[in-house]
Amino acid sequence: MKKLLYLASKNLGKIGEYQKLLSDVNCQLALQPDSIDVLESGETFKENAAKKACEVSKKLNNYAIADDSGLCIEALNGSPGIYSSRYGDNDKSRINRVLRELQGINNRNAYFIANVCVSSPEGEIILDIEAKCFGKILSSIRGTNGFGYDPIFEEISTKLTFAEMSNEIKDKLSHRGKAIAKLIPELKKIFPDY
Ligand code: ITT
Repeated sequence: MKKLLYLASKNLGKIGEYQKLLSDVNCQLALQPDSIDVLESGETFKENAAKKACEVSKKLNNYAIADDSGLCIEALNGSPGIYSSRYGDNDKSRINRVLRELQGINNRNAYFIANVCVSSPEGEIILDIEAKCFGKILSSIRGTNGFGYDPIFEEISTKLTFAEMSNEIKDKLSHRGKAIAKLIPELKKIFPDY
């Protein structure tokens, strides 16, 4: 029987991406039960990712994977940063807030960052990786795919927003996709193919 790996996330956009990104790993991906709520009280992406993975692992006595991710905008001194999911009540209001704050500002440089942590059933962090994806913030939305800030983030090499990309291309270029690609060889050691 396959070992379980709990995905410590309640974000449906992320969950969809993880299901594809981890499809090559010989584990049974399970969703964090609704009853578990982890407070993101850390001051860094890493602290929050570790906290989410650890608490879910300890409660369920199983491996867990979590990321804390966000959008860091140069002209806003790195905001929304670790507050990306709390920058408004929903994706639309978060996007509108960013566009408002950048009105009249020429420097549109930004990056997405993901810190991904895997914890053991005992709640010890055994893997931890960070990756970034660079781009620019547009002045209005473009594209309909994805989630979160995808429609206003234009990736640097393709000049497409994440919301204009197919899932396959976003998975190759995104912060989360790059972080998971680096983790796969390590995950394969924990969840071997035989
Ligand atoms: P979980 O903690 O349950 O995983 P969350 O949405 O609270 O869900 P984070 O604390 O990591 O997750 O916040 C990340 C936010 O950054 C997320 O809500 C989006 O607004 C944004 N974000 C992260 N990755 C993104 C991506 O690939 N595309 C668009 N927005 C993204």
